[in-house]
Amino acid sequence: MAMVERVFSGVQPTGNLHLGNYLGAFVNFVKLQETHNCIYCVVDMHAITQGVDVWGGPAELTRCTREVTAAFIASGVDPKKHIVFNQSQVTGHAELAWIFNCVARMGWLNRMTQFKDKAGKDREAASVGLYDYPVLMAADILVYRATHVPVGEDQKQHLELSRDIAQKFNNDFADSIRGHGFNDGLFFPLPEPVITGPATRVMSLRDGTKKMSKSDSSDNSRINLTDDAETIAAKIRKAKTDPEPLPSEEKGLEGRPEADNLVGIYAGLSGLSKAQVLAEFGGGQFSNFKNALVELCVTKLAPIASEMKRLVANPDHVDSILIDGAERAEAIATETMKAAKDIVGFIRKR
Ligand code: AQP
Repeated sequence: MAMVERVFSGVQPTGNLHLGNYLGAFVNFVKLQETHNCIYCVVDMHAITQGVDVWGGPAELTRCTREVTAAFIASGVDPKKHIVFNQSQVTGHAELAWIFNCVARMGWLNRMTQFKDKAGKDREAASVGLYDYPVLMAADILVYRATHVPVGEDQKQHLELSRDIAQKFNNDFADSIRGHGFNDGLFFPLPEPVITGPATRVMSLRDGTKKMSKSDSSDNSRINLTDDAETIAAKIRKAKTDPEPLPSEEKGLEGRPEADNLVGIYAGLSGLSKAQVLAEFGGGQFSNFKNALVELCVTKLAPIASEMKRLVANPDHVDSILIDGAERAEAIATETMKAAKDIVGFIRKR
């Protein structure tokens, strides 16, 4: 089993997909298809780690799983050349997560800031699954022995944990790994995060110090991928700014999180750098810049919204894409799990 460069990333089917998911993840998913074999996964097992009141119950989970699949495809992911599927169809994710539970250390998980944020003050009431989320994420990536993981900035810490788990597995089982023909002693690669572009952390439109998030109670804090042109325009016009005109150079964005965020969004959507955006709009009033941003957002997002609508109206078609993708994903995961079980010393059916 040779090590090939492979991309894996997952998105949870929870709540409203937004511009942060698009710029932080989907744009890079599409780019990486040109150079890598890619696996894009709707991580439905991660979605149920918070209370059912948060993820909305079975019907909502099914609806959101189809919606995220539709968003992948509408953004330009090609499910024929690459693999698109939902996590729960491939049992290797859960199996490898168990082995990794026995490799990862409590101290490592106790440092995860996303758990602290999501669990809030009442940690005793959080599910074991929410605590263990980063271990399952490591298994998602490594069951495909993926080498590159396109994510937003917020997932960096989880990616570091995946690398730590891969490294400890390779160390703990070094002799067995070599004994099973992996002469370099590396069974799992150390996956690299791919965090690129001017909008790796898109912030809330209401508060430039807070991440744009699916779970923010204010719908005005985010641009949803399903918002229509009027809604997008209203949200951008209402977006918080400061009284100063836009600076002409990037340095002038320091200490101005809302201005920095809007310039980053423009840059991410247009493919320009922040410096190029400021060269065009610097010195001008926010109102002119906001008008241009509305036009750009609507031009980019309207075709995605209408394609998503078309796809979700045909659930059988979306499900057939996920089933086909799962079969191809399973073939890869099965090979990894056979070797991983042999390395650990589990007896298995031949
Ligand atoms: N604001 C963001 N800016 C850039 N990238 C972002 N991502 C999420 N928010 C931003 C990236 O989108 C991908 C999918 O995220 P996810 O759905 O798996 O999980 P999440 O990070 O929990 O999404 P949210 O919106 O932040 O949900 P809540 O409200 O539950 O906290 C990931 O690559 C992520 O980095």
